Amino acid sequence: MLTPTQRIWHNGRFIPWEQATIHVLSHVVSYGTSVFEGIRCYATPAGPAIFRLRDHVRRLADSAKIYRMDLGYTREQLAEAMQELVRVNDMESCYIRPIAIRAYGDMGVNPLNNPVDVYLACWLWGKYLGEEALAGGVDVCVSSWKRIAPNTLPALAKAGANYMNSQLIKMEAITNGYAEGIALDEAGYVSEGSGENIFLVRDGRLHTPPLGASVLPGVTRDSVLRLAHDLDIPVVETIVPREMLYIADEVFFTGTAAEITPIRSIDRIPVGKGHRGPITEKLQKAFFAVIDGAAPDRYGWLSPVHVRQPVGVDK
Ligand code: PPE
Repeated sequence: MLTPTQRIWHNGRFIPWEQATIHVLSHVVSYGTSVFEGIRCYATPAGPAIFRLRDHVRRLADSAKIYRMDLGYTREQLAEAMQELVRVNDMESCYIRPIAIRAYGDMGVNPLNNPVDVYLACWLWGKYLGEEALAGGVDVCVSSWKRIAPNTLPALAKAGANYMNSQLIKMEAITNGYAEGIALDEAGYVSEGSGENIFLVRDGRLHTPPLGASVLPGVTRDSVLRLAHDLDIPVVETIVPREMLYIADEVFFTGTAAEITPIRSIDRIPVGKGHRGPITEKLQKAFFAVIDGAAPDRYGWLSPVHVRQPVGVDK
């Protein structure tokens, strides 16, 4: 269960964790009106550093724009507040959850009269799909639930309401003894997990569904695409038929919470040799070297929280 930290940032000031409560008739409760992010802050030799802060803040701003929400803070202000949040709570590493909600005011579907409240919280979050998952891999299924269809709920926005679909996928998987479910898109092609993007390897080439396949534009997905490019692993963003999952040499999930998690079976069919494959391992090594601070941060992915410098998000 969630262990509280000390303070949560609310509309520009820090309040005690216990006081970060809302009214039951807040618009978000009935209608799911929220946009949010999930960001990791890692312990590095240079102290705690937030991974790809400007990219997460940008996606938050994009999600808010799609839903006509005025966040009321610049991207630079939000990025600085998140660094302050980690300092105030004295965290070495943590998971950060910025969330903007349509709050209390009016009732009815129309959200436009309700104020937008912004909260930034953080807590300790361990391995998303279990301790063993990163090395051993997870057993997953293809979900009977489809991912949200284009032009229904926008998949590029990270909105609270999207996660009702994710919950159906996740509950079905867990109930049937799997760690996670893979959803297909409206056309029947592979989309993503309930909270992760997906990659597969076939004949040494990396495949991942394109943004048009109802996927969240994952920051970890983007990181893996860049690392693969640097490691000379060929990559294609292309539609993926379901059966390609069964004949792939390697399959893995990516996400802030899941990081890079190998998949060892899908619908009880072993993936490749049934354990983590060499390309997955190579990408994990390259990824963890950056976030551990063992390799140079050549892309500027880490924002150390004890160094006061502009994150450069508003450029
Ligand atoms: N798809 C979905 C649907 C998704 O929720 C996530 C993140 C991703 C892909 C990967 O995106 P990124 O984190 O930018 O690489 N899921 C977040 C929420 C997890 C949760 O249970 O809450 C996360 O990983 O933080």
